Amino acid sequence: MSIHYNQTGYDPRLPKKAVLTGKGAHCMILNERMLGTYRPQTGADENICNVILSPAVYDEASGDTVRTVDFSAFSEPGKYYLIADGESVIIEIKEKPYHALSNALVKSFYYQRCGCELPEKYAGPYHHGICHAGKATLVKNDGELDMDTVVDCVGGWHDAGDYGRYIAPAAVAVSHLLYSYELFYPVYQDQLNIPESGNGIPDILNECRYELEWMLRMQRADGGLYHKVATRYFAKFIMPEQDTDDLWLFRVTHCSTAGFAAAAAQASRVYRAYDAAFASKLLEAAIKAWDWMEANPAFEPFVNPPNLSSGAYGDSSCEDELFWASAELYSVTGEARYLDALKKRADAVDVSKFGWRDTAGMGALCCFFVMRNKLDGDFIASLQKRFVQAADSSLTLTQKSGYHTALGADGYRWGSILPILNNAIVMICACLLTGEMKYRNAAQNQLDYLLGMNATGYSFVTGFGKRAFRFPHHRPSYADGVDDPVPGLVSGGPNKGHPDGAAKMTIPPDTAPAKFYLDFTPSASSNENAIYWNSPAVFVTAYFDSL
Ligand code: 9MR
Ligand code: ZN
Repeated sequence: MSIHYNQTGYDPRLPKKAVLTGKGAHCMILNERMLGTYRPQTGADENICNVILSPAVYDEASGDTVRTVDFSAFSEPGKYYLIADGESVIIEIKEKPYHALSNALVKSFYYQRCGCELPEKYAGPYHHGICHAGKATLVKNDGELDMDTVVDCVGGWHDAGDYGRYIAPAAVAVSHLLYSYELFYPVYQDQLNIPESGNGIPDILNECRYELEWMLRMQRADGGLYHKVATRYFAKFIMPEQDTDDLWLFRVTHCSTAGFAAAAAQASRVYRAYDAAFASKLLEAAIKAWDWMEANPAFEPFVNPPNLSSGAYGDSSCEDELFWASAELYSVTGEARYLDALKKRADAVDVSKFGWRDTAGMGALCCFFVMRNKLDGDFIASLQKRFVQAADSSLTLTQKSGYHTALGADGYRWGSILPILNNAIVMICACLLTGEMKYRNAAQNQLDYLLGMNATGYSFVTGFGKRAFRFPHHRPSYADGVDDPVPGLVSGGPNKGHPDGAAKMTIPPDTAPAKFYLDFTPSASSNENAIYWNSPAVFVTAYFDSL
C-alpha cells in the first residue's frame, strides 16, 4: 500500500491531496470520462504524470519518504483512478462528502448510551439490553466502601471501549458537540433514528441531553460533582448488560465540578430555545457547582484508590476548567464575578486546548463566538492573538509533516487523534476569526488524516473508508456477534508512548511513532474509541459539512 488518501471522499470545491510512499514519481489520475478517451502512449511513457507531485521529503514521524500529489484542480464530481507506482485506488470527488460521516459520528454516542435498552429499531444489529441500572456505592480514598452513601446515577454514555462513566471527559465531549451545534447548526437535523428523533429538536441536542441528565444525577446536594462511576475492575469483553458487577462511585473532585459548571452553563444557553425549564435547571446546577468551587478552594488532585482499575482522569490543575466555566457562566448571567474570574485566569491558561485535561479552548470559543460584544476590545484582541499564534504553530507542524499532519513525531502518545483534531479545531476557528484560508486548508488535512491520509493507511472511523479499521478495543463491538464494528467510532490511533501488551508483543520496537498502531481488539493503547475523540471529530466534520 503506497497511496494514502481520504477514503471518504473529497469536496469538489476544496483542496485535494494524497500522499505517496512509492519510490518513483509515476502517477496519473483519470476519471471514467477521461478513461474513455485515453490512448495508451507508444514508446517510453515513464514520465506520464498529469498531476503535480511534490519533491520527495522525509517524514520524521513515520520514517517514510513521501511525495504529495495535489489534485485540487479536479473538481468534477465522480470516481477517479489514482495510479501511482504500480498501484491503483479509487478516489471519490463528491458533493457533501462528509454529511453521512457527520451523522454517523453523532449517532455513535447513541450506541454508547448506558442505563437503557438499545432496541433494534434504533440500534439495528447492535441492539442490546439495559445495562448498569443499579445504584452506586461511594468508595473512600483508602479503597473501602462507604455503605451509607448509595446514589442513583443511572444513564449517560459509556466513556470508551470500557463501561466506566467519568465526568471530566463527559463535560468536554458534550461541549464539543454543543459548540458544533452552536457554530454549524444548519448541518444538524432531527433524523438520526434515535428514540427522540422527530421531536422537533436537533438530534445532536437530544443525544447530549441524555448525557447531561446523567451528569445532573452525579451532582451532590452541595453542588460538587462525583468524579466517576464504574465497576471495580474494567469488565471482560462482554456485552454491557452482562457486566453486572457492583457500581462504585468516586469522590467529588474539583476538576469534575468545574468542568460540569462549564458544560452545564453552556448547555443552559443552547437548550433555552427548546426547553426553558431544562435550561433553568442546568443553569442552577452550574451555579451551584461554581459556588462549590469557591467554597472549597483547596485543590486535591484525584488519584485512583488502591486495588481497582477504572480510568483515573486525574488532572493537576483546574484553572483551565475554571476559566472555561467563568466564560460560559458570564455569557449566560452577565454577572461581574464571572467576568472577574475570566480575566483573572486568561493569561495563565492555554486557550488552544480542547482535551479532557486541558479545556480552556472551549472558554476561548465562548469569548470569540458567543459573547464577543460583551467583552472589551483589548481583552478579545489579546486572546485572539494568542489563539491565532497557536493556529500558526499547528500550521507549521502541518507544513513540516510529510503527511500534512499537525502533530510532531513526539506527539504519538495515547489518543494521538486528540491533539490532531484539537489542532484542526484551532485552525478552523482561526480561519473563522481571520478569514485566512491557509488555516482551513491545513485543517482539511487533519480530516484527511482521520480518513486515511496517514502513515498506517487506515481510516480511523469504523464503517467509513475502504480500509476502515475494524477491530476497535470496544467491548460491544467484540461481544455482539456482529461482524462489523459499531459504526462511527474514532480510534485513538498510533501510540508509541505507552504500548499495551498486544502492541508490545507484535509491533517491532523500532517502528516509527506514526505507525505504532494495531487494528486488533486487545490494543487498548492504540485502538480504543472514546467519546472525547469522537466529539472533536464531530466538530471538524460538521465544519466541513457546513461549507
Ligand atoms: O484518554 C486517556 C489518555 O489520555 C490516558 O493516557 C490513558 C491512560 O491513562 O487513559 C485514557 O483514557 C482511557 C480511560 O482511562 C478509561 N476509558 C478509556 C479511555 C481511552 O483509552
Ligand atoms: Zn451501561
